[in-house]
Amino acid sequence: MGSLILTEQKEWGALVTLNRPKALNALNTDVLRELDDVLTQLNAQKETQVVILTGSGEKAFAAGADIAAMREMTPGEARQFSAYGQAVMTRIAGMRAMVIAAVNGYALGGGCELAMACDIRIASTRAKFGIPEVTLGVIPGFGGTQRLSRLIGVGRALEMMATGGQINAEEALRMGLVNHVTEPEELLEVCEAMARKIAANSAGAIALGKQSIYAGSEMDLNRGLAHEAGLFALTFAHPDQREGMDAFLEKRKAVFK
Ligand code: DAK
Repeated sequence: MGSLILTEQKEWGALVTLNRPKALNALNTDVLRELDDVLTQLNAQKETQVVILTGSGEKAFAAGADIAAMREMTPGEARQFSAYGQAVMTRIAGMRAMVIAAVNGYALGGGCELAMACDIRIASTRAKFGIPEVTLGVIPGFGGTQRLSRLIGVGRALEMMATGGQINAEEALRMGLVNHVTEPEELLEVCEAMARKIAANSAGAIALGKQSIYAGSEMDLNRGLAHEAGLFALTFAHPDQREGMDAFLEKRKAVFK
């Protein structure tokens, strides 16, 4: 594993850090490839219930796709870069683990897209969000035009896209772009507290609940309900269902497999 991504194993899963602080953790192909490898490995580990993704340094989560690398791309290369970045980011929704973005600073362009691809976003008061691609003559290419409007609505997404402007953590919270805002020095602590809470629950049930919410958000209500019923039934094929219900009835804490 290279040094562009740092991984620290924790009792609840793994802390994953984008580690290119001199370029404000800008995403180039090497960073995406390492992130892809790390996420794939973590997804294969049953004990990884939560991943916290953050940026190294005090300034940025990630200040976007690497502009220097993109400058020389042909339309064909841009398409490949975009498809690869989208695939890496889409992998997060398909992971069994819950992925929390700990947004410690700038989350611009591809960095904002990466944060949006995570399941939960917690921002420090230093965080700044934006999709400034039109200031560079391009549009977001890692899912930004799709995930932003789903998270904050079409009107607000159009404004952020067309102005290329930045919003702060409080505005992001008001718009529903982030779940919580914390002081910078408390960011990891707050994320880890959430990770521990998640890790105390049934990992299998969480994975199915995650799948149900993501799949259902792309379906009409009746199809979504049918999908949910199928996944609900599946939970009864897993020992966690009996353990969780036994523990409740026996007034003790559940111990999930
Ligand atoms: N790419 C490459 N290097 C970057 C970078 C980036 N996105 N952001 C910052 N850096 C580098 C700077 O060049 C500088 O490097 P040195 O000059 O020290 O070598 C270093 O990081 C520190 O940055 P600054 O000196 O600029 O730091 P400041 O505090 O003054 O400013 C800033 C911080 C975040 C406001 C500023 O760095 C900035 O505006 N950065 C660019 C933000 C941005 O525009 N991000 C969006 C990038 S475009 C697609 C696929 C993907 C995408 C689009 C299409 N397809 C293939 C179709 C996605 C596009 C984007 O993400």
